[in-house]
Amino acid sequence: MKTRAVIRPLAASCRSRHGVLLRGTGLRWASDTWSSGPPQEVGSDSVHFPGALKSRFTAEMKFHNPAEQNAMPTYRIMDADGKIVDNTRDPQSASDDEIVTWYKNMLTVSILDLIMFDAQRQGRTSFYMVSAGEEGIAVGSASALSAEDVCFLQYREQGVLLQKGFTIKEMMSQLFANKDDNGKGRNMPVHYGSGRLNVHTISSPLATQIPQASGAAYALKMQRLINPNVPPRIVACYFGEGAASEGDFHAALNIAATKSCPIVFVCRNNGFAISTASIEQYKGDGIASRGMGYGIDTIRVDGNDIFAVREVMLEAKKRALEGGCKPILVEAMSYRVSHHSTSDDSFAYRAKREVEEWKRRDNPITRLRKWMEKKGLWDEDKEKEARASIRKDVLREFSAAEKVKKPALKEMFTDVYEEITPEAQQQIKQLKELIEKYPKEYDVSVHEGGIKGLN
Ligand SMILES: Cc1ncc(C[n+]2csc(CCOP(=O)(O)OP(=O)(O)O)c2C)c(N)n1
Ligand SMILES: [Mg+2]
Repeated sequence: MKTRAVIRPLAASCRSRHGVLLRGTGLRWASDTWSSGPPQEVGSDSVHFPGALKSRFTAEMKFHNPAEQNAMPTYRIMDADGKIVDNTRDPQSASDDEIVTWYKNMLTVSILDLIMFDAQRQGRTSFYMVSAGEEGIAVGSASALSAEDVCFLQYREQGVLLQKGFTIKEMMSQLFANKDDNGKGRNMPVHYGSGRLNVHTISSPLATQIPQASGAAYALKMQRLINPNVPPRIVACYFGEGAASEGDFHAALNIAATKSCPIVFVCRNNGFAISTASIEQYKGDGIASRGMGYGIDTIRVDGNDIFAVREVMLEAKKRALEGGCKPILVEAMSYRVSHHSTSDDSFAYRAKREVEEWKRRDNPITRLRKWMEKKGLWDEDKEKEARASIRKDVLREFSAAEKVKKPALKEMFTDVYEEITPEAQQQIKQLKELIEKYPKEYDVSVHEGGIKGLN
């Protein structure tokens, strides 16, 4: 064995017996000795600085310019005509029936979107967000998840919910904030959540779900360390490229990497954060390049290719659970065909022609349809039948949910603390007095139990 000159750190006062990194020193307590990673070999051409273990010395002064690097390639299996680009690799990991189900789920998202967008315009709901162009990312990635896998969503992932088993009735109950809503009508529309399906409730402040997701993934890892009989599962965390500009994104990726959490980050890069085009959002190579910076296995995938998204997600999940677990970053490329939300008019900041071009040129739904038609799985009659039946289901649930009462007024005060506090009791009393004093101002008949719902 070679003799090694070991560099020892000076900061003895930083010692800890908890086996954790201390104050950013890169120093680790191990068996009563300090170690800053592999020791320095005499005469080596690289030095093992605690902060960069594999860096070689060089006499060439070179500033590394990211513009000189090739952009990370985009993985795809199926082209815009629904043709498999490498015909030795027909997607094998699903049955024809499953593929048809994905297609129908994508169609459902798009039909739901059309109906709910119009419903908002008619004043029947306050708000809605459309997923047009991103159905393949949501449905394809969720097709690789199990019911137990835990999801954190941003808001444009209705396809994940449907693929996981969220019903149209549950969606409508949330959108109309009625008493059947899992969230008891407390959130604005599209903020779905489901304990049954392990989908955390969507929250509006951008990127807050990302560190929460890393924390949840760490908890899943701990859970299995304590009880190895618990089946392995991952967290799938979705967000847009705009949300990746938030500090939360960076903190979440770093903690997931350093704590080796079983999480797959799925970034939907749809080219816009409301009116800010991605070209104005960042200078680097998309979001994928950031994964590399955090030491995370990363892949960029064509989000219009549902097969590629699914395969990537299956592999990502496998890798996330291997060995001591690790995070994975998937950047799924797409184009936000719709306006940002019902509160936005995107033609104020982008050309209608550009949008029409994308709609015509490439779309995850028509791409899969073309593939299914080539395989003899689908035709015009089946398309008409499926569209008519989905539309009927959506409209039935729509009118049913619209008629269901809103939650009882008291639900405004429940679930904050285990019991309603004396202060909140006081507020309930005051609210009751106010409603009774101004009955014309407060029509509480739409709420379950009317005024009695406060008791
Ligand atoms: C902290 C915070 N800042 C700003 C907003 C307003 N906002 C809502 S969505 C959005 C754009 C997000 O873009 P992206 O993450 O790319 O998702 P996309 O809408 O494209 O799906 C912004 C700025 C917010 N909700 N939260
Ligand atoms: Mg975006």
